[in-house]
Amino acid sequence: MKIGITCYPVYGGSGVVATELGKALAVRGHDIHFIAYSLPFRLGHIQDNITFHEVNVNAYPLFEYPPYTLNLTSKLVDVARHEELDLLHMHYAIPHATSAVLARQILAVSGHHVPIVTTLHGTDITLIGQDPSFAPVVNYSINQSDGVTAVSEYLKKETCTCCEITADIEVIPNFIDTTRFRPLEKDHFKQALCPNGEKLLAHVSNFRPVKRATEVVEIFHRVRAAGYATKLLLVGDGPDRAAAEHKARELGVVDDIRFLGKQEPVEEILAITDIFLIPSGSETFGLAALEAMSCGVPVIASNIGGLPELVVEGETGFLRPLGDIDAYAACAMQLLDNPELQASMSAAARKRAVDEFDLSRIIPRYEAYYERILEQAVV
Ligand code: GMT
Repeated sequence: MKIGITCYPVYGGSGVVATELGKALAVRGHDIHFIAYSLPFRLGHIQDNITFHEVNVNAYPLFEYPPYTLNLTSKLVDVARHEELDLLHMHYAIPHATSAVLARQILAVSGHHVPIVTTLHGTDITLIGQDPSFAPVVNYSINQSDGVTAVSEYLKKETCTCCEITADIEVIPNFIDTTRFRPLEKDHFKQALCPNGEKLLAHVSNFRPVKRATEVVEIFHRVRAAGYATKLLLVGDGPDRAAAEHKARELGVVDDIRFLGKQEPVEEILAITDIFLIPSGSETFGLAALEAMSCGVPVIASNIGGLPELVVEGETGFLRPLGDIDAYAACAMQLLDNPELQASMSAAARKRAVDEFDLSRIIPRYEAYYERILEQAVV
């Protein structure tokens, strides 16, 4: 198939999923065209069967707010026409699905019919999708898509409850390359960060308020205050990084925390991590937690959104009520106290990632879904 993929190219789960999907489809022989305003950060060097098309945004003086949605539409039309695309796959509803719906109409005028699949990822539904300044356009763009997927049952339900959606939604979860994200022997690296044999807690995110990075610091503080020899790695960057640093100084734990900023490859960091913390206020799936699990790291998560579909309570990690810092810290201490529990949860986390979420299981589901949408479009 010839597939056009649009995503946000910057640091974030939807961009990662879209890029890794495109790369995996290319390996399976599909012709993939990424269409975005910059090179998706996980794309790296271009591989066989992948082409990148940059969307240029006009800086005409009249445009105080350049109409990116229209630039993207024009690019989708151009690429679909000249590359003879079979299908457009839009990741994140706003504005990608909207641009695609308009592009499909423009293409239809010249007899070129290109179905659209829209994948809903998160805040496109749970936050800004419900903002009245976007809602009518979001509802329309989703309903007009030929196929709609969501990354968890939770997101599907939330979309059906909070938006005016008539389209059927197929749930296809996030996936992981378990050959890349795997347990590794990195003793020298661990030794450098934890010279006295400390255990390592980690959090990876884009430090948006929804990730509750300051809470991660508070959890760590409770664990340290209880006398556990531990260090914390904070990976990523974003609006709440300064607040997390401030909290670390205020609580007197800053010397035991390494703020690493945006890091690739994150799997090397996860490979030396003992416990992963994700106390998010909202999380439709939790790709960062899946990356940790695939590296054999037990996850302590908030019991919200799609996280319970990923983390199995007491088996691959712990789920605790949102904001309950004492409960999160108690789980971490339970793991630190009990090496056997740590080992069994690590093995179970890895097993669940391999058995349920390996890309070899999920990519064929996207392919089958594309086939269905193309067949329906012909009828
Ligand atoms: O919704 C967001 O905040 C952004 C989005 C992204 O682009 O990073 O993240 C969402 O999509 C990921 C991939 O499907 C999911 O694993 C994340 O759970 C989800 N984030 C949230 O729901 C906060």
